[in-house]
Amino acid sequence: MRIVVCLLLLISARVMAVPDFSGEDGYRLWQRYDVIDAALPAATLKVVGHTETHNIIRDEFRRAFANRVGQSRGTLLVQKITPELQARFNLQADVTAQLGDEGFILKRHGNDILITAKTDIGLLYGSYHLLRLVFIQQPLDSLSVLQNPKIQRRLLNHWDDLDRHTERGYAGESIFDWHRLPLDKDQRYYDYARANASIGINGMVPINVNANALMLTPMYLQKVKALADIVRPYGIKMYLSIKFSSPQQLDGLDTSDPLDPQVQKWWKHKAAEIYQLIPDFGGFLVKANSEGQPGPGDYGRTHAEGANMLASALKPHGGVVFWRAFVYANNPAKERSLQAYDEFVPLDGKFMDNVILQVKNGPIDFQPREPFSPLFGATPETPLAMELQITQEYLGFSTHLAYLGTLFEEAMDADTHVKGPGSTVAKVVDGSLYNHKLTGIAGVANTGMQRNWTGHIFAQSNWYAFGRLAWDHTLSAKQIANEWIKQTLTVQPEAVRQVEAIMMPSREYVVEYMTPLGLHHLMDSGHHYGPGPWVDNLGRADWNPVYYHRADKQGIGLDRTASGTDAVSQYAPYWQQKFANPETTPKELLLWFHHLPWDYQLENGETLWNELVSYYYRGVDGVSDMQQRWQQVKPYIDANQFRQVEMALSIQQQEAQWWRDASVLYFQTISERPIPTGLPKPAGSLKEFQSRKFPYAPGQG
Ligand code: GCV
Repeated sequence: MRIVVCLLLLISARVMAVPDFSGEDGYRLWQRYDVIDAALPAATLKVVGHTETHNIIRDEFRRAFANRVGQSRGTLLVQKITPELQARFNLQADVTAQLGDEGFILKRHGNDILITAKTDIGLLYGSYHLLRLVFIQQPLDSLSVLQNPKIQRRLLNHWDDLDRHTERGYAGESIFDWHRLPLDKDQRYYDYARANASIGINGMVPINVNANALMLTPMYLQKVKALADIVRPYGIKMYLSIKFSSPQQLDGLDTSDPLDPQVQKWWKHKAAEIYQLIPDFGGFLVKANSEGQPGPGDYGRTHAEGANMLASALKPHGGVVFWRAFVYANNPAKERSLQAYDEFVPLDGKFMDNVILQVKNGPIDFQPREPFSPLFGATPETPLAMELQITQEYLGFSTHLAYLGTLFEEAMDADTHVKGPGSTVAKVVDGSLYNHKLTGIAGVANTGMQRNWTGHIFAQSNWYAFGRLAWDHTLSAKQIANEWIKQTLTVQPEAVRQVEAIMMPSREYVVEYMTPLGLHHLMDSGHHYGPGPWVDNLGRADWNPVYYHRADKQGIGLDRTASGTDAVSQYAPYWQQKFANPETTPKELLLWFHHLPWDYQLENGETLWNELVSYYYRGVDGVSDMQQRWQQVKPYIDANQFRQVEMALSIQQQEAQWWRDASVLYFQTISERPIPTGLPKPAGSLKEFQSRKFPYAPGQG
């Protein structure tokens, strides 16, 4: 008998030990609709119209409320604007006149709520906005909202390859299964479109800017068409990355010279072929003469000549060219941060009016912190789109919790001062600074086939934040975090406060334990995983971390003032003066612009060395703080979501320490100064850190 009992106990102990991964796995993103038990804010839903988009709206309300009908006796009416509606809901003509093609109005009148717009897509955006208001628990009693997006083209750029590898992707294979398309229309495509539409994203580039010419073959264009047909009713347009050498690669032309009439003809035919299949095709995204990609420079032509050739092929169909300004190959003798500006500013005014330059937020490459790119504001005649990176290539992949709303906000709000104070990057991007009609913004996507889409529950917030800021760059990162938390995790007030306290400083922690005080590009080679400040043996000088930190016996940092590379001269006079002097340079960018002695005294009385080291420690402490706060919210978070984040945080803790210890030990060999008193000694040996290899790290280029 005793043996049987023991066995049973053993068995039940084993059963209990099996972890339970059921529950909210993250697939539903911020569209869970069950964080609170909300009801339709009216007794009846009336959607007037029968297009696919109208059906999506009906379906979305059904998903959100099932049969939970609200107390109010009124109607939730979703209908395109008419004079009768205007009169019934007291909408003044000057208000409705402000409605743009994607805009919407939400208006309460008595018991009724109206969602109205000029277009079906406006109705869809209005519906998603109302859902957001309900699920973040905003009162609807005196609802009166009019919104239009501030930026016209709001795109996700996927760096996904045709074989489903995702360059700089950390959430599994690409969601686009080109082999099975066009007939296999996976559920994910619809859910992807829903998620994007809910935050106002209206364009997608499904393949890598390191492009594959095959994409333009008839077989692949059929697949693109299938995707375009799926996403169209959600207001999403298809764009394609193209290979500049396609005429040669696909049809054996002798050249891809943009001034060659045969090449021009080839692109005109190709554009016509695409528009035949996809009448609302958005246009091309081009990475040319950058990191080995072909481009007009191969034929002695300028970027403007290359872009204009494509623009004239697209023009009759209404398409645009997003031409990337991420080029740094031209003159390796010139310091890398200078190169894009030097290349493109002289071309200002030479681009056709359906070309927009796509500029990364900073002058190097999506580092945890960079100053704004000096190109913003420097091309009055040429519209600029901003490219942000949602995927965390340099911010800990998908295992580090780094809320990028704060980074995106910093990038948008940066004041270029080109036309005096208030000349923000956001105003360059939304076209208001120089009166440009063509406006755009792109986010490098972090999606993949992992069940939770982004590899980390909190990485979903970066996708969300990108969309929300692209729609309205005046929203604050905090407000967006709050919205996301309430729709994704919990509405319990104390838990919301704790999660905000995790998210808001989280990107800063990453900056601190990876690249404090303006240091940058210190990651290991190729895969960009983990620290590699010692790397000095790569093919090009400007691929090596030592090129960027320049640590020597005297000090550390890259002198970009007039006595150094003079990158400061590319900024407006206001910033030239500030950046010229370490005392007026923002502390967080100090070593971006200056090479300073190890014993340089900072405003707080600390030496540069001591401050640098303490920042590395602060970052790691920040991760511990996030871990503690996460434990506190456990009762309010779904068990599956909780566990996913808990595990990722433990990886982050380990990796943050690795970054700190490897970096501090390495810089110490150069500074020859002790670890400041009160801080524990770094664990591990520099030699061991330097010997670490990760041949299978995900997302490699
Ligand atoms: C798509 C960085 C990344 C590359 C990326 C490139 C770009 O260099 O490491 O993977 O290539 O930026 O933006 O074109």
